Amino acid sequence: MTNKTIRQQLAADEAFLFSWLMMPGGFQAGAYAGAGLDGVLIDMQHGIIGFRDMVSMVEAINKAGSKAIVRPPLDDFAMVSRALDSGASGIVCPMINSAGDAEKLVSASKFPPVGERSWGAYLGTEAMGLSKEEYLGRSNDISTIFAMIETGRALDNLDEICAVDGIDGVFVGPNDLSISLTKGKEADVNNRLVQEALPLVADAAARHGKFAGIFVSDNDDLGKFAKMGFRFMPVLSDASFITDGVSAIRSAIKI
Ligand code: 3PY
Ligand code: MG
Repeated sequence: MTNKTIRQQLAADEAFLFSWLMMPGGFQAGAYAGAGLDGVLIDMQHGIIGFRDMVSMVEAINKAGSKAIVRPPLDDFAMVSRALDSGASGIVCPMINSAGDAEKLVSASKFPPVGERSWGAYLGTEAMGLSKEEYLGRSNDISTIFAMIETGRALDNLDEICAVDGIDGVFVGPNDLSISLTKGKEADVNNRLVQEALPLVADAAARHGKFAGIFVSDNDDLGKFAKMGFRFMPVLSDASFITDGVSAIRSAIKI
């Protein structure tokens, strides 16, 4: 773990690796936060995590000295502001398909003059040990905002999305990208169309001075994605940590 912000770590071209939580609970979020990765993502889109769960998880992650990242539910830009208000340092927002979607995301996540985020970071100021003025002055830099690229339409609009001021990075959702590109036939990161698209996303991000991230479902892919230019990546989810951990423990027990 490091005291650098997500942005500082990525700007130094270091990988930012995090766990991906779909199950609620401050207790488990705090345990993941203390486990040595760079951050913890709270998945409100496909996980079973509600607003109050998210707030207590963000609090536990911050208390452990780590970085909380929130994926809000689909089309829920209000939840983007609420997550940042609660003390989240990063947002990974699903299905950003156009510059217009990206502008809505920035509007909810950055204070003027970049966006139109409204004041209410009472928990965020406390979690980050900042005064109201300090938080207001620094939040646009601290909060690192990723637009998820996960449809053919987003690929068509990639340059326009990357060009939106206030979008700090793009983050590939390979399952949905595969579903979109194969017209519903496959959800597979190894699909040829997805594999061809990945370097295009990383290159577009680099061209626009933005960060590149990608969802990872097989840790063996981390090195390959890093070579393409992706730096912001999860290393599997709570469900797989539990399954893998329990089965490793079971096979080590010789009775
Ligand atoms: C995707 O692969 O589409 C994701 O959103 C990862 O959760
Ligand atoms: Mg997705």
